[in-house]
Amino acid sequence: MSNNNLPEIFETFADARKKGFLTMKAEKDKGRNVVGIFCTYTPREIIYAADALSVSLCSTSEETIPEAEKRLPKNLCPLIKSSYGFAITDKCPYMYFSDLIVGETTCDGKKKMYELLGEVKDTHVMQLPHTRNSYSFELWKNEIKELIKKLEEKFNVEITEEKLKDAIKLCNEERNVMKEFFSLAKLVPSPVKGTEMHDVMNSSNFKFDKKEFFEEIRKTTQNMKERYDKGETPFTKDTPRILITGCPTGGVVDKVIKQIEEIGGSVVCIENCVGTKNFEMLVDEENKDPIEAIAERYINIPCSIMTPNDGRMERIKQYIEDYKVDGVVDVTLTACHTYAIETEKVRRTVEGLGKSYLAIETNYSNSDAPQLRTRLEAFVEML
Ligand code: BJ8
Repeated sequence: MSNNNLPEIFETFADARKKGFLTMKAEKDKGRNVVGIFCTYTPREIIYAADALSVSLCSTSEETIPEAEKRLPKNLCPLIKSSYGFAITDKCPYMYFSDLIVGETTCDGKKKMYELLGEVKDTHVMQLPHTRNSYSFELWKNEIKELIKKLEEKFNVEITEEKLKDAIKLCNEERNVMKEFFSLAKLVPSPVKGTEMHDVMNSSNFKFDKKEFFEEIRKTTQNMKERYDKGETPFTKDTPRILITGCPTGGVVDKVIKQIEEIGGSVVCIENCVGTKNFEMLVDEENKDPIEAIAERYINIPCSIMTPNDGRMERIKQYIEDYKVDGVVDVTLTACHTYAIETEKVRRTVEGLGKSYLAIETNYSNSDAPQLRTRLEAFVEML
């Protein structure tokens, strides 16, 4: 693989969602079971231990929102409306192939939407506690056991301790491979664009041959390092370095990350569920019972639906240092109350370190793209 191929390589990651469904169809034809998921809290290890495929369901396009709004309130987060819209219009091939959907009681909007989703697809909802203490941990551990029971019954399989341990190893390997990839952007100047990182991280949801995917990522990381060593980077050492945080950016990547880079910024870190949040923290492979270890890793994910959620602030501080960040853009999707309220704490954290902070609220429509561009331009110029 030579450096000249890099744009094409990134295209294959960008196309992963479109192409993945052919692989999925082939797997379905062979009798493989599929579990559709929506959230980073879904313990994928359990799905793999049931020998099923896990796939992120479509939720990033405004195309299906008008249909969803016939049943859901208009002033609801676009991610929830889009997800439900895809389910009722049959426009998401992954939803179509899913034998079961697993959701969690994260925000109010999602958990209530799952009730309606259950009318069109078999939907198993895990009761996710919103705080971390010994009682909530026991509850969450039980929810993981309930998920095991559900998958065993649904797919007529046995989820053994050995299968769980293998699945833990596989998911940890993915986390390590991805971490090495996104750590590339710690280099100055970063050899990788934010949009490219976004595509690669997002593609992990649609690459079903995991070992092959890990190899692709390792090669890409290696190539990017060579690109950096030769001084071939899309940025200069003076390009302002930006961290993205907040709600998942799958539906707003062009308006936010692409626009930032078009106007002269370098997105070096994406601290959300499309980005690093999905890959940080390993499940303990050595010292704990697998269910205990899985429960522990997942309950510690620092999403704004948790209270308190100080882990997110600590992580942002660490990233600002590690990625030499100049400014933080905090993205809230319209009507996402938990992330909207948390912007205050994020602002204090970022400004406390003497860095610049910008909060934006947006949805999946393109109508505010020019206005956002003006605000992002002013922000990047100031850095
Ligand atoms: S772990 S960020 S994927 S809950 S944006 S639907 S919170 S109203 S997506 Fe999320 Fe899991 Fe957390 Fe990640 Fe609700 Fe907010 Fe909409 Fe959200």
